[in-house]
Amino acid sequence: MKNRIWLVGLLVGLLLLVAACGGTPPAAPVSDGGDEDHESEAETSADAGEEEMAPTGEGVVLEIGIKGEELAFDKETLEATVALGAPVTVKFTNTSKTQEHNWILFDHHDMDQASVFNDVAVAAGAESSYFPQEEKYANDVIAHAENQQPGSSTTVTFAAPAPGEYLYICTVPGHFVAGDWGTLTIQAP
Ligand SMILES: [Cu+2]
Repeated sequence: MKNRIWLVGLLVGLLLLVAACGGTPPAAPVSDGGDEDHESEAETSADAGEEEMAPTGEGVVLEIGIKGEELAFDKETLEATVALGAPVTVKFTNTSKTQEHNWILFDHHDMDQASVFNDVAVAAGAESSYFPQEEKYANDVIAHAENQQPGSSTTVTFAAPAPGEYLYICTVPGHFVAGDWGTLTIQAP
């Protein structure tokens, strides 16, 4: 009997201790937590401010056409300041009145490699939009706009590659060798 009272007393004591311990620790973190919440809110709004200042992660839109009736793009160079992986949209308009054109962007700036690609592309024929059907060639391509008839336009979107220079060409027969190509320069924000 005496033992049982002791046991009950011990249990009550333990419960009080647990309640006290359980109650006390949260009390301190609650006020700390409040400060932390405040700090993280401040950080979040600071980040949002930075995003507005520098377009990190935001996409860019580029436009390119054809230089009159020449076998050349109207822009020999395109430039984009864009973070790796952010969306780059290219609106390609065939402003020529007589020629069809396409736009193919490589993951390199190697004219010899492009020349080999171009030969295969021309051989692929108009029904393939002068684009190689073999995967090993397609792997060199970041993006491509299919043949556009005079006056028509199309839009392609791709993930921005790493900063560097990338070659774009037109594979309509005779165009690349005549100078229907240019350079896209990607710069880090
Ligand atoms: Cu062309």
